Amino acid sequence: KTLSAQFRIGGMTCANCVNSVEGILKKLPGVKGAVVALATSLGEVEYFPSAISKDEIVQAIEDAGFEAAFLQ
Ligand code: 9UX
Repeated sequence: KTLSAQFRIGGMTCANCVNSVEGILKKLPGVKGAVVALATSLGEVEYFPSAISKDEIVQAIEDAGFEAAFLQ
């Protein structure tokens, strides 16, 4: 069973950033899908909570040089 969660992301300044963040997320074990919007600085990730935590998702984004925080 998957959950979806929205996050706010900082540090994205061009469309390539969007592609890298989405690519990083989609490659994480436990992440089923991810979309990120440059205009709103918001993203949504669908993940298996049995396989990956929000903290691990945030860490992966920050390791790539961006900032991330889940909305709730
Ligand atoms: Mo665009 Mo993002 O040149 O880190 S890829 S700024």
